[in-house]
Amino acid sequence: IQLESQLRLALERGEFLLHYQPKLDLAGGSISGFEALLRWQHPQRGLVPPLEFISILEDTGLILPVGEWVIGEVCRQLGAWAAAGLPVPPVAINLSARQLQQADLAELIERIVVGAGVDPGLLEFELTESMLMVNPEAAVAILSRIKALGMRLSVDDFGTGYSSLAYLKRFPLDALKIDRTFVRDLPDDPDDAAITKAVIRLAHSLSLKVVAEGVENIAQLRELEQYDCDEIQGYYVSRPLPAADCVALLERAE
Ligand code: G
Ligand code: G
Ligand code: MN
Ligand code: NA
Repeated sequence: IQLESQLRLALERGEFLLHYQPKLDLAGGSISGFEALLRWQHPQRGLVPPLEFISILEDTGLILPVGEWVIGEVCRQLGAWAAAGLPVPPVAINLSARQLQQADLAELIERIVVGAGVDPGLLEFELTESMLMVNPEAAVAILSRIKALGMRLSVDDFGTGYSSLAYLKRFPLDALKIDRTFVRDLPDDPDDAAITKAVIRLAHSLSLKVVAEGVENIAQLRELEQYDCDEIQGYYVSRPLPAADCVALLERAE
């Protein structure tokens, strides 16, 4: 059968799950939170990565119900960790352009979060530059409401889209996530070093936190530390983990 109908069934059958990738706070040396990443546990194909199905979810509009499921599942997981007596970490959720085109997105998020009894301050939403630029006025309105609920907002894959930091200042953002293509060749590539350093300095002058993505080794970590980067994420810290494997990290944070 077609992938679209398989994905529709996957949602009904509960075949989606989330993995969680930690972020490391460089100054404190502790895990500062996680990013939720969608996976599809296919009965025959095993664990399917999102690159193989996210664009189909977006093209078919299925990203709306699946995206709603993601928010609800993160809330459920936070509740489960709290019930287990674990320190409950902040979790970031990726949003798609289609979701930001729903005028009532903030109200939808509020319903789910309030219904689950989760502290809104534990939730962050990741947006891309291109998503923000589709209809900036509408995006500012929606994001301001999400922000007013007490949730955080960050720009994902920063530097790969088309925007300026000055323009981004119009949005009520908390953090920029520098795309991993700028991190990959640190510390050797002088252009990437200059770009990364400049982005961090400018972001800080606009009171934005900076997360470097795709950190795979200690040399990259040390370099980013010298640039005064706030947080890092990447295989050097950890791959995305099933929720059960996050427990050890949470216990260590206690
Ligand atoms: O987990 P992985 O690195 O393979 O993710 C690939 C891409 O899929 C990333 O760009 C990520 O932002 C996106 N993605 C992962 N989970 C979700 C999700 O829950 N919703 C949306 N919209 N995108 C996601
Ligand atoms: O676009 P977004 O930043 O949401 O994408 C997250 C994706 O990046 C996830 O699919 C995750 O598997 C991948 N990822 C996370 N850390 C690393 C890393 O250190 N190196 C590489 N190559 N990919 C990573
Ligand atoms: Mn992301
Ligand atoms: Na990214």
